[in-house]
Amino acid sequence: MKARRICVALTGAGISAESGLRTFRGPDGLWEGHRLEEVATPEAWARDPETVLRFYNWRRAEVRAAEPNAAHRALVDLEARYTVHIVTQNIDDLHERAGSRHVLHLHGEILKARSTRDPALVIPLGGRDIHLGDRCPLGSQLRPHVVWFGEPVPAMAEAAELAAQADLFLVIGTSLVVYPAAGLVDWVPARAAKYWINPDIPPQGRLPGFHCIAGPAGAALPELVRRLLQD
Ligand code: BV8
Repeated sequence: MKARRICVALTGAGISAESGLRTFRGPDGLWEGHRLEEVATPEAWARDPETVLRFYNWRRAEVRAAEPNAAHRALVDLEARYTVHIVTQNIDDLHERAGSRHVLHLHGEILKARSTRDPALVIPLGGRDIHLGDRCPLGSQLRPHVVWFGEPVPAMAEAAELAAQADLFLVIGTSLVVYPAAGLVDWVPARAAKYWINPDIPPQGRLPGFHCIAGPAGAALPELVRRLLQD
């Protein structure tokens, strides 16, 4: 029995754009006049935890109101022929709600909270939000289970191991400006088939060996998956 081929998909905010969730660096990358990066930092948390909690409660409401789109669903369809590992920079749960079973969140998950005393103590929020005074079982303030700028990315080693095994590597809806996540492309073996889907593809030199498909993921990805399933 031939081993199933492995597909690794690196996704960013762009794959959730057509679900109505804003991207970081597009024209909609602002919240109450703040750039999103200004609020997603330990410094903002130390300075004004209430504003940071309000920011994530607001984004969590948007995530709960959003639905997976055709791009998320296309990655599930691909599981007919590939073992598909999603490595996402996104903190929403749209890949899981679309039905993807192997999802690695490099930057955390907005629907979970974690202890500020023990980062291993992660608590699913269910339908709740996080407010000042909400405490973990150890008595410390709860924070979003999210990797802020300047914080390490613990899942990076696992993600690199997956990328190194890819027969098919997809980069979908990311500006590739955030490291170490963007560096994942360096772990992909030369033999892998590589595709990059984004409405605005910078000069191809940035990702040698990638087929670049300029377009919205909601249209371009189902079309690519249809072709890949025909091969
Ligand atoms: C770390 C969770 C060290 C929070 C996020 C200077 C140079 C280089 C690097 C640095 C630097 N200064 C600092 C750094 C490091 C920094 C970094 O990379 N900064 C960038 C901004 C320069 N990285 C870090 O801080 C990381 N940690 O380095 O730690 C360390 C090590 C050991 C010990 C201590 C410390 C941590 C980074 C994680 C930050 N957290 N998210 C939250 O979400 O609230 S990152 C954030 O950006 C989101 O996760 C987001 O996913 C991610 C990446 O952005 P994109 O997903 O690419 O989104 P973007 O808006 O940029 O692009 C969207 C794309 O979609 C666009 O291309 C657009 O055209 C496209 N699009 C739009 N519509 C569609 C579409 N595509 C398809 N279809 C559509 N319809």
